[in-house]
Amino acid sequence: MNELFENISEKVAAGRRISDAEALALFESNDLLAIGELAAQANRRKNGDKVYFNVNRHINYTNLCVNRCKFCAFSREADEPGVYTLALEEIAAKAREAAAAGATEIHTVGGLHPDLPFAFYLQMLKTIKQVDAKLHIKGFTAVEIDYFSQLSSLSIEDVIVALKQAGLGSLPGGGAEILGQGVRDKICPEKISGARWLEVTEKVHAAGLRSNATMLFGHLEGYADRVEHLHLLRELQDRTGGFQTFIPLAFQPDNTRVAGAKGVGGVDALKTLAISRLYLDNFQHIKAYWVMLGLKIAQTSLCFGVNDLDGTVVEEKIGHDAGADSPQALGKEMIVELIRKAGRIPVERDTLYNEL
Ligand code: V47
Ligand code: SF4
Repeated sequence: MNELFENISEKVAAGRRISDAEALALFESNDLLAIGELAAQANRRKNGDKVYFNVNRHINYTNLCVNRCKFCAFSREADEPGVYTLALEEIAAKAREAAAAGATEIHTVGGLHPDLPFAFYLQMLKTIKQVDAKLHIKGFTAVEIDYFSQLSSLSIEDVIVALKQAGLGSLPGGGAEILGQGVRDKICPEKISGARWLEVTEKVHAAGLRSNATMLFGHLEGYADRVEHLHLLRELQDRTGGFQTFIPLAFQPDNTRVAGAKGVGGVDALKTLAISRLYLDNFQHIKAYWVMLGLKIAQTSLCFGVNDLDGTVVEEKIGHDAGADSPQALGKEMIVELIRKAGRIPVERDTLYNEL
């Protein structure tokens, strides 16, 4: 074993932190199996053999968006074919279907609609809660929270209070993309800055809501950008402890406007998941989002430090509009089988990781 791996192995065994330089050296290494074994050890220490999943449903209420990020194949202009906005009754019908299928979570995000008032989003939360008060709503990212603040002229703090009162339970991890501004200016120039994403997220955590963090990888960013992104998340997590899960999202290139980006291979996906586990020592969970990774890599990643496979999803648009070739939905039995066949223990959880 070379010195890099020896040092990291000692750190993992002692529960010590790896440095930015070590994370970068791991990204530059081609020894995927050695990286994976270290990450698997780190995960075993934290989570044993358990692999979590949940029964959930995504609801994307609108794809009309004023931002038009270059990596996004989901969003539309007002006059473009395929543009849609769901009525509250349609949202209620989807929530009813989800509740009847045993879902414990509604994951709801959407475009930044130019005309809908803040009151619409509050009513949407209340509508879902009226369908079934037990449904946990994981909704809106820091990007939407910032937009609602502009729409309503309320402070970020007041927006969060209003959303909480209307039924919001936690936030998903989207909108983080790559937090470093150089890359952000190229792939999503209209989106809030990385610094603002972190600032809003800190306020979300201060208000007592948990959230996730993502990283969109495999487009224009280099390894140093990924390490900087992980660094900023680890630092914020040291301050708030409010993140539940880290989710690296493999870029899907179809129908997008990121010049030259070809998508993510299996080696890069597994390496990125494993290094995330090793670097983010203050995150309990690393999630393989099977929609973007495909089922085979998502299952294989369970040997590379991953301990969460997301959920049943049911109706996915963001990845599939960009060419993801995974299924639209997974049955609970299928997720359980993927986990069992990797020799691990499937555990159904709710959004806040209570075991069901
Ligand atoms: O922020 C957009 C990404 C995110 C593409 O918190 C793309 O549990 C790949 O955040 N290729 C939204 N990714 C999805 C998201 C998420 C998903 C599942 C679980 C959780 C969670 C969060 O999707 C966006 C953006 O980073 N995205 N376009 C694309 N072409
Ligand atoms: Fe809009 Fe989100 Fe797509 Fe960006 S990623 S264009 S903010 S829907």
